[in-house]
Amino acid sequence: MKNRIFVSVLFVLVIISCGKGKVKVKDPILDTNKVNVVDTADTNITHTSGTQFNADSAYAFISKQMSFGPRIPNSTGHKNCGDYLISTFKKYTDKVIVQSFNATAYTGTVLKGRNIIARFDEKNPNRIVLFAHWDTRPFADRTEATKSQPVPGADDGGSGVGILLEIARQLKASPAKIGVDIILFDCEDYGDAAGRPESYCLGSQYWAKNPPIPAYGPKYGILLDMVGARNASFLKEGFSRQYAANIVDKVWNTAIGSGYGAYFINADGEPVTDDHYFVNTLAKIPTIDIINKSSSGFGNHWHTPADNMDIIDKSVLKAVGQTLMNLIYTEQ
Ligand code: AHN
Ligand code: ZN
Repeated sequence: MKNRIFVSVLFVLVIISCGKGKVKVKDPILDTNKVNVVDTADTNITHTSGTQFNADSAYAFISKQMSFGPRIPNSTGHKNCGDYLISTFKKYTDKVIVQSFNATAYTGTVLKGRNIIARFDEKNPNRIVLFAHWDTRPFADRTEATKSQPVPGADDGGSGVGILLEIARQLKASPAKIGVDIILFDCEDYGDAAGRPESYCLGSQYWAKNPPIPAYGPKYGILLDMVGARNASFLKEGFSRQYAANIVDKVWNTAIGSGYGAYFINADGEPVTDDHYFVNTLAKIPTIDIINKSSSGFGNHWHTPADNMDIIDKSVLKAVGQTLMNLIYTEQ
């Protein structure tokens, strides 16, 4: 009996001590490789170890993108943010590919685009690929009153990129067994809301038709689109189920098993013509989309001026980022 009590007390002590890995530090440093953090602001920073996704860091990567202003193709903010994304990736891997292209938008405007690619363990034939789009929509045309204003794009564009920059930082610190590519598509959101869905996703269509990596054959792909807003719901999107049903199940099972069932809902969602549609149909890589869309749509902030930092929730970033980390570091 005494022994049992001793074992129980020991067990409780071990559990308590496991929670003590986190140390709160005030640190104004912008993006260093040594510190787990990247914030310009005077924030409370949580240092964690191992393969723990750092949502503070992902959040800071979103703020940093927002600091350039809207990332509308052909604008200065777009150019500067693209340069920042390239130089940030170069800190985490020496294999960065920039695919520059021109794409004609439905308006007739020729957009100067760049798809930005970071490769980890590029010689490893066993690999996966992660995608997001880094441009933002030029018009907040969800409502008539705001259609001449730009979309700030904290969630729509910024959130997926923020999570993937944090994953890049983690991959440098703790290399994975599998190879990982991160591809940031440009010119996703310059499409015609009342027109053809192919008027969107110009960067991914260009990439799929002009493969920058010869004989490219990752096992599967995961697209992140609008993965940072409070109360997000990730349903099993239609084209993901059609083209990569087993990957959908694997990702949702991982998320729910990791405790993120509040966001990853085990229910079918409508198809969305997003970048993964072209990765599936043109590049033929089975690819899913993690996208915040419920029966009531993409959320009230979507394609409005309210898509700013106020709607970003670190718990949502953590749910998506940690799910990806759990996949990446268990994938053989
Ligand atoms: C369409 O509305 C055709 N596609 C939505 C894809 C999208 C827009 N993702 C972000 N913004
Ligand atoms: Zn959009």
